Amino acid sequence: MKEQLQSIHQEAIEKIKKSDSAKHLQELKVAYLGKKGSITSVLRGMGKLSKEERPVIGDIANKVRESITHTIESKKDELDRHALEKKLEAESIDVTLPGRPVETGGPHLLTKIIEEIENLFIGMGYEVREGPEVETDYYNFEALNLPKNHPARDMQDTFYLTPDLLLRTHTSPVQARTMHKYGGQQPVRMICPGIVYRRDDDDATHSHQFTQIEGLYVDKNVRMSDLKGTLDVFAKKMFGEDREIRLRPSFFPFTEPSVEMDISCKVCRGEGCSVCKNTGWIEILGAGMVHPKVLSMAGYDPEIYTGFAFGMGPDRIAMLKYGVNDIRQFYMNDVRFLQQYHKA
Ligand code: FA5
Repeated sequence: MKEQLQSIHQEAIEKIKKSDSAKHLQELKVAYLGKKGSITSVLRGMGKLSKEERPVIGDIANKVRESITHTIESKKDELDRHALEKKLEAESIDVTLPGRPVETGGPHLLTKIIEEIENLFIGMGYEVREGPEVETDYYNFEALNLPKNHPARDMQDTFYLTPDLLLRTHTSPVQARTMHKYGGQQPVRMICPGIVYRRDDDDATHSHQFTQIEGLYVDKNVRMSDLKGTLDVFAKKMFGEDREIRLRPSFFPFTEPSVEMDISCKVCRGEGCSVCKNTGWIEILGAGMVHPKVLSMAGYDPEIYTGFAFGMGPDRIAMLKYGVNDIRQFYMNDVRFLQQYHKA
């Protein structure tokens, strides 16, 4: 019996050492140590042994059991460790591989231009205000001295939503709103950037949706020379000392007198091209002294208060500053175009 147990022991240890999976180890465990395993079946013959032999064989059997159990456990540990090593090897990260670049966005060129203009005027003491894009007929037209059926309404072909509601055609309603809010009681110095809409046919310099920035300065003793000086500072800061500007007499129902300011075309440097429609000049803003009627409709006494207002198109300013030859580029969302200006 002793020999039987020793040979089972030797055979078991050899098989365990050669085993290559946890499943196989479990099968060996059952085969040698289980209820129906080889050791148990040998021990069934214990009854035939003498009283003296029994504890000796029992002791050997226990030692064989312990040894097999221990060998199975260490083999299992070894297999587990091996499996973990293999897994780590398969999942290892090569830190020397080049990283994938992270795509970053940036502000739209128009947003940048608007911020630049805002900062310029904030530096001159202006506050920034906003107004609704869906506007009433009153603020878009009537409060600006454009009563119903006034022929000058045609200057800005309008998208109407209802007979009284429209998509604002300019940012001037915000000057009317601001003056009405202050009710003639205090000076105003504000600019208002925003999107405006017109039923214009799209071409290189016209879009049916574009941006404007409105400016308004109302106080006692505001004069035309203040307007000229302000626009001059603006133009020089924005385009550089070498760019030329010109003021042309013009007409707006809400200003008297009115002017339009042009700046020399940067694309062709005055020679004529499709951007400036071969004139060498590009119109960038309209301006003038606030009409007495507009002041009094908002509660300001035109005998005491005077003011100037201007409205410019940042789209055209951006075109000039960066040599963009088609306004539609701003609205086509072509990343190749937009990316060029991320660091501009
Ligand atoms: C006005 O809209 C007046 N509200 C400006 C103003 C304000 C005058 C205060 C006096 C006092 P005008 O229609 O000219 O004016 O437009 C102003 C600017 O918007 C133009 O100089 C031009 O730069 C820009 N603009 C006009 N129409 C378009 C268009 N379809 N696409 C792109 N820019 C345009």
